[in-house]
Amino acid sequence: MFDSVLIANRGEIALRILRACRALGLRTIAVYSEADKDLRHLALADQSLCIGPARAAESYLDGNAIILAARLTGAGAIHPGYGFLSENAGFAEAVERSGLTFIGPSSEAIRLMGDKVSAKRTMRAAGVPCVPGSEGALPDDPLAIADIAEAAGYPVIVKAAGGGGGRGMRIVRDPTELAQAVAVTREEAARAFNNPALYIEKFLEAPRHIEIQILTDKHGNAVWLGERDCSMQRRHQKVIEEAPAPGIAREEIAGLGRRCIEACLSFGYCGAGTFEFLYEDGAFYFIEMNTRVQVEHPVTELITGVDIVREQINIARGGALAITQSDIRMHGHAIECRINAEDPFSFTPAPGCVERWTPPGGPGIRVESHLYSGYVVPPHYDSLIAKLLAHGQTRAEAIARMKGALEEIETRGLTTNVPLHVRLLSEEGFAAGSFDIHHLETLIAQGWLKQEARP
Ligand code: MV4
Repeated sequence: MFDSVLIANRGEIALRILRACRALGLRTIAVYSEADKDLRHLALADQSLCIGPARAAESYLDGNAIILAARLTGAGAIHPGYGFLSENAGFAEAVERSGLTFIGPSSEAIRLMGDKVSAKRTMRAAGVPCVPGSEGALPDDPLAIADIAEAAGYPVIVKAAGGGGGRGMRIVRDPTELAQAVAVTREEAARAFNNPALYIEKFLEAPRHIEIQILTDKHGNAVWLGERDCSMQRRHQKVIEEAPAPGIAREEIAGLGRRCIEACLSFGYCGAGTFEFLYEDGAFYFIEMNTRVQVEHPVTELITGVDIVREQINIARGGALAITQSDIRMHGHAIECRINAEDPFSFTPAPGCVERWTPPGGPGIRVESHLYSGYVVPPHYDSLIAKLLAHGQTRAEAIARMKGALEEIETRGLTTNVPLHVRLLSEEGFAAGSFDIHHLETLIAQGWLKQEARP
């Protein structure tokens, strides 16, 4: 059982992992790039080590450098956070082979879920509802492909088995365009993912993105922690997440949660994980499974009181889940606004110095951020600077508290998307809780931002 953790990430999630380690009494080792020597968690870690230049490919994505750093510092485990190497099965395998603990599922499980064709096959076999489409990867025969698309029903979407998160997919509305779409997507997939395998699904026109958080340990215990609605997004970047999902019956979620857990037990999944679903006309369709801790995990922490990162580490240490499904109660409503250092109208990154940082507070407010006054946001990485969360007994109360917090937050010197969040919280569709994955992009296309948001 390990008693020290190397944190292979940066920013707010590195700080979040450090806090969880400290609460468990574990020694922490921070690794950082040359652009990140002023990161908040470095000052709090027991030890820190520079692993390379600013370019992520030469630092946070350099698995060998990270494993070497773990060896040099005597770390017993590596927590990958989200992004970077968190879902890289090759890295997880190298960590396992080095005799270290990868804080996450087995490399085998990561590989199984990383290939979306094998992920879907696994889920379908376990009774998780999936989008209708091809059974497995597409054959080469164009006529056979045409039959599969016909059976799924147009419009269809061609997806790369190695893709995910919006990469490597193409919508096909007319049978005459199918062969070309398959050829182009296959070409891209071979290049981008080193895997030309494709699959076809019926294209759902206006679904919501609902995901289920699960935790499973090495002793066969498994719980589901409710859902999150992540439909408020732009170009596959989530902007606001919330739980519970407005307007979905509790029994529906409970049934789905139980299926997710059965699926986990069926293929020996161990750790924290998220099942992503599309939800349309009252039905759920599995699309992908995330095998990491997610940016939006605190939304679930607020409504369940479960410390997901602590559980994740405890599970990796071989500990048993401290909670059973009957212990879990969902309390109230939680919303997360992702605060980015970016232009709120053009969405272009706007790194720079935050001359003064004053986080908001008060009942039901939680801030996850690595910022401090004088910190310089480097231009090399994701522009997320803070996650602002509001919890309330009702959705209306959570929204009211979030509005107050957005008024309070001070990021002097930085350009942020706070004005976008202020606008969105009062937007008709959001306020009514009726929005799908296209809502924000449709608003933007209609000139909603320019009309009213500019000062
Ligand atoms: C879909 C879909 C509609 N129908 N699959 C995009 C990201 C990747 N995780 C899957 N994605 C989609 N798959 C079928 N069969 C629409 C999307 C999609 C989407 C999904 C979730 C959140 C935002 C999205 C934005 C555009 C498209």
